[in-house]
Amino acid sequence: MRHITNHEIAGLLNEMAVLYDMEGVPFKPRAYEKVAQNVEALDREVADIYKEGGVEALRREIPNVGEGIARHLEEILKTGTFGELKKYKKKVPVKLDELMGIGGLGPKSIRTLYVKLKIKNVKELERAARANKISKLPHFGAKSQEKILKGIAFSKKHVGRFLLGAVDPIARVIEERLKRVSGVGHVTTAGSYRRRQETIGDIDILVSIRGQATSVSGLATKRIMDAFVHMPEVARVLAHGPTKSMVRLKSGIQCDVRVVPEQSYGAALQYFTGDKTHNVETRKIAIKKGLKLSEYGLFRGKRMVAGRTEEEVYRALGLKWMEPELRTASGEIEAARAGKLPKLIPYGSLRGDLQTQSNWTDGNNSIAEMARAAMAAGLEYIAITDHTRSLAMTGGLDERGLARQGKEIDAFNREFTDDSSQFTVLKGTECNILKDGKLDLADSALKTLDLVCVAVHSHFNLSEREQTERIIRALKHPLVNILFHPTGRKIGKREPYAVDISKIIRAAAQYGVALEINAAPERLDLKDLHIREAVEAGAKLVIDSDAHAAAHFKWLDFGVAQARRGWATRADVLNTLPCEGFLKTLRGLKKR
Ligand code: DGT
Ligand code: CA
Ligand code: CA
Ligand code: ZN
Repeated sequence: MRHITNHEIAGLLNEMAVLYDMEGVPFKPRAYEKVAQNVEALDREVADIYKEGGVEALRREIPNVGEGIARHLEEILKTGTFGELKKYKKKVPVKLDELMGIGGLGPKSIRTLYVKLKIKNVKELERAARANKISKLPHFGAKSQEKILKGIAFSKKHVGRFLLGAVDPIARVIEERLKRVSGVGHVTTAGSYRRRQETIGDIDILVSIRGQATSVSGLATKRIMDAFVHMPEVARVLAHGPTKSMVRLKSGIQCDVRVVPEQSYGAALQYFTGDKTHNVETRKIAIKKGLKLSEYGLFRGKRMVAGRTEEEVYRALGLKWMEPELRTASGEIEAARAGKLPKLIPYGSLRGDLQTQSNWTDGNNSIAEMARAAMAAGLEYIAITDHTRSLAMTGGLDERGLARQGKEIDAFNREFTDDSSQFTVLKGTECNILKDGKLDLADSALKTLDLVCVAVHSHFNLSEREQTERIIRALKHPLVNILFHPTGRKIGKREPYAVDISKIIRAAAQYGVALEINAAPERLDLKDLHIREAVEAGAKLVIDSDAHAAAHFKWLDFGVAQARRGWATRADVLNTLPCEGFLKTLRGLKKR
């Protein structure tokens, strides 16, 4: 039996969900998605659970798994796939992951495109759109054809790049594998991964050998290289050398490993962390000091003056060590020289999450399930912020629905005050901003909430001026506390809406509204430069997972990473505060 990871299993279940959706099978798509999410959230390997207790253990230990799915899981563990999936794949043999990556295309439209035009991949999709064939299909029209072409152009810009959120679990698994090889010292993934960029081109891993200070030959090095190229994640070996190997992983991303001697480890880490522009600056500084900086160390002539750690390399250059997230040659070097580096918000420092959806609308889990998952993730409070009525496709709540939901939240909190653990569910909303900037719910309903959050979810195509005015009108509303999704982008899928973000930032600061850094890996609405601008303008921030399922709370640190790349400190991010302090500060903003 070959080893198959939870991540791969979840991928197959999600694929099944899409295929069921395509064929219009009711209920099953959501059921498979739910199990996929539960599998991702497990803290044990499905393979180990099965080894211990077979199908029965799978049913017992993975929520929502019944007899049918348990059998599929067994088949996946034994053969790498399952019959039902193969059967459905045969009906619509298209490149699903490719087509699903195009903004605006869903399972149903992909099926129609295949049935009517035999479109199997993005190349054929583009050809058909250019030949004006798609506009003639029922339910498509010229507008959707236009949208598809835009989506293709947009995804081309991102070709070959992967979301940090997708790369993160893979890189961790590989790091763990390398750490287990005997004789290994340090293992660190450098490059854009270490800088926590939104997207990653390739994974660059550095390994040092314990005890071998100056050379990297020998058995340990060979063992590392052999272990690396034979990992189950590897699809193809591109190079298998004595100190450097390169592979293409099954997930499509390339991964390189370099073995470096202990005494050069810091210099190599500094060099391969980059980014390139930061490296150019540090090299210039070295030259000015009569030194030479390379991945092997910092040298005066032939003598090495630093290299074992990054700290000593930076120190020798007259700089304080700086966090990788800052290394973009945009002021961090000057700040490091002057001792004025920001004290970045630490990972794991969020105590609450202000955007979560429940099964009252388009979320996967009940309020109680979301609360328990948030507690397990170390949080002290969450706000339930379901969509509002004008978003009919999500089952958005009206005033009466919101009032009923409030009762359920009260009941949950009451039950919890008896408990020794301190946890609060706050009443919130993701209130839709209507076309004219008015809100989707009456003030009388908004007043009953702990916090009012607003977002644009329709009329994405207004002009920049109209869109900006519409949002600012909502920010001026005396009850509004947080702007969700300030740009509405989806990385690689959807451009941000046309909006003057500088104006929004200034308005948020002026009207006492916090701006959301959305932590969902494909959203990250505010970019690093926006965050820096907000921090400088004195606007407050919150970081939310936008969880639609219990498993999504693990995304929060991707939002923290984004905040760090925007030079944000703990004080800039309101949900680093405990619940009461958070609410007090949030409300205080409105009174200034
Ligand atoms: P990526 O992979 O496109 O997401 O971005 P990075 O930053 O990981 O870039 P990558 O993988 O090409 O190279 C890793 C690091 O190695 C990079 O951040 C800095 C360093 N590096 C690579 N090429 C050069 C170069 O031509 N000059 C300098 N100074 N540094 C380089
Ligand atoms: Ca890289
Ligand atoms: Ca690379
Ligand atoms: Zn949302």
